[in-house]
Amino acid sequence: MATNRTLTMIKPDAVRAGNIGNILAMINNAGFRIVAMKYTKLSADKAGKFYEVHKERPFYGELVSFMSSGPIVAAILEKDNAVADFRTLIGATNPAEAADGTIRKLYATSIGENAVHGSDSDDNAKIEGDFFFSELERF
Ligand code: 3AN
Repeated sequence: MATNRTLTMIKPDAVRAGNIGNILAMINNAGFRIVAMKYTKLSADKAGKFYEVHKERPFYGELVSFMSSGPIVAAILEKDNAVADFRTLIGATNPAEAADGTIRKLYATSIGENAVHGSDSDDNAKIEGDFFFSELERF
């Protein structure tokens, strides 16, 4: 069953580059509604937990250190077919392979520092939304 919600993070590289506004505008223009949003910073411990599925991957240490290197914007987004449509909007993990007009094509600099996160499944969208937000923080 397709859910209508996904979880995004605007990552530390995009925040440092001053692209929060540009990325939120693209999200709005693509028809996503913001259900919940916060400006926060992950500790290394929390970043490690968020990316636990990648624990055995060679880039895990680098990923955790990058994701805890500065503030991020986390948000739950709502739209029909949210998970798949948001993955299309952000583009491929590697910005060199991302389609023209996608967020990563425009704002990501490398496969590791790729500007935005988007949940990869309905199950993970729920887990990741619960990681950041209580019910009282959703509108
Ligand atoms: P996506 O974010 O497109 O779902 P995943 O789930 O394969 O991609 O990877 C999660 C995150 O791990 C990526 N957003 C990226 O920051 C980092 N990552 C993935 N592959 C690499 C890699 N080969 N080298 C460094 N970092 C990587």
